[in-house]
Amino acid sequence: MPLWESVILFYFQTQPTQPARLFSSFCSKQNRVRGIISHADLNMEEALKKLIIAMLTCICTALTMSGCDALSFSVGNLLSAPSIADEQAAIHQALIDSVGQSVTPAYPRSGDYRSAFIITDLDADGEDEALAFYTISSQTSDQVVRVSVLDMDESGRWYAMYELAGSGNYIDSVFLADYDEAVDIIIGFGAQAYEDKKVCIYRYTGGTLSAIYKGTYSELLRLDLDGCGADETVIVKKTGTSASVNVIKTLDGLDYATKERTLSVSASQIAGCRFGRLWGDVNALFIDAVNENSIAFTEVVWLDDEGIVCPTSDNQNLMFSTGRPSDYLSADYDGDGVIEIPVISPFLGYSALTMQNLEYVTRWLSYDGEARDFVVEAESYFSLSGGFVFKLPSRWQNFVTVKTNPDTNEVTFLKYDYTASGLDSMEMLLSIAAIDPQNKRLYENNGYEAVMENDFVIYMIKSIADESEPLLLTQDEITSNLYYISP
Ligand SMILES: [Ca+2]
Ligand SMILES: [Ca+2]
Ligand SMILES: [Ca+2]
Repeated sequence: MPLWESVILFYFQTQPTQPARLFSSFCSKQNRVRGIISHADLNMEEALKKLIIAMLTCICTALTMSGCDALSFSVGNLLSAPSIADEQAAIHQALIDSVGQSVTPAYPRSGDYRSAFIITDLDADGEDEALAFYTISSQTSDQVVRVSVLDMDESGRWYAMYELAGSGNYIDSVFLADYDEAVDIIIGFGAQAYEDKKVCIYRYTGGTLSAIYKGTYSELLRLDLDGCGADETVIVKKTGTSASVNVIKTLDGLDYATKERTLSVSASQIAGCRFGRLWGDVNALFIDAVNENSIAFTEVVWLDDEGIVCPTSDNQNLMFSTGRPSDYLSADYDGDGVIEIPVISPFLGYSALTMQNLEYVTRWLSYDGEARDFVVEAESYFSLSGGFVFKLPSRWQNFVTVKTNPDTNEVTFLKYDYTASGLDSMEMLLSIAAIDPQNKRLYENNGYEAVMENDFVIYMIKSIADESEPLLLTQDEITSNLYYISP
């Protein structure tokens, strides 16, 4: 990967996961929130990355100062802006001074912030503090991760103000909820030895970090589950095989409302959570739970004035209609913002009774709020290994089957013929291959054409149907029905 690309990637990996939100935060709060990386050792490459991060941050700062609407900054701005590398080194040193020995920064694994040090106004008094996560370098890897708040004295020196032991070995995720008058510091802790993670919501007041909420979770999220315009804290948790959802809602950081609902699904594992549009203007969380027989079911939840709404727990038949193998997770396969649930059945010519390597039609279910039922939005071939969905045009439905070639990662669509002796003697219509970019030329020489690609895979197609074949697809039909789906 080119150095510049890796630097940009590094920059976003080390920043809150939503650069747009970060940028608007820059604009609205005069650069109150910044994520900083710390390393004990600086080698040349990292020093260079940090220099560029510092420059990018300075550019953001310059944009902020110029009102976000003009690209007017000078080298003078860049040179006079405080150096992030210096600031992180100062925070790191202040931690070492406070602890009395070397410390190792602990990086949150998910959530809005991926930095070991977060500089922001934690107590809403207009002055920045630093929130730091670390372990003691000399201790074993299963030690408790520590959380510190650092403050800055009049001379601009960082010093450790308050320190506590976290509820796990590592930081799973960090979210900050700013209510102008107060800030909720939401930290998820994980431990290698336990499946359940722990969430603590802290307040920093009077120089003390105190927990105002503690709980366990499988998934910790900040989502606008009721469409009010502000995010709630959403906790999906599992006790035995019983799954439940907790929602903690506040608009001002003073009055909190907590809602809880136990779901119908029997969950050995929460395989995934997707948030997106359900129906109309209702957004919902799609919780994919896998039961003891490795069957995945989806529970759909959102919040209204009455509490947590869950049609799939109100009507278990609805939930059971989402049953499928556990590697088929809910997704927005076509990128329109509406989440769909994939369910499967064997393609024509495949029988679960007589065959081992089945090929499936994947039907994408979306929710109809008026009918209060799932409807089949599309039929498709979904390649889990190839990372793509090919939606079957309506004139193909019930007339087409597939055969696959795992060696070439290729699927060939066939005109189904019930009189044929086998798949190999049916008329071929179209092949789609998901290939390594370095093999592109080889496929091109064999009559394939690239129709979609990313850094890791190229999707090549070859139309094989005769010109007179009614099931022949146009190039437009092929490309408009092909979707890349990230794993
Ligand atoms: Ca402050
Ligand atoms: Ca909300
Ligand atoms: Ca969709």
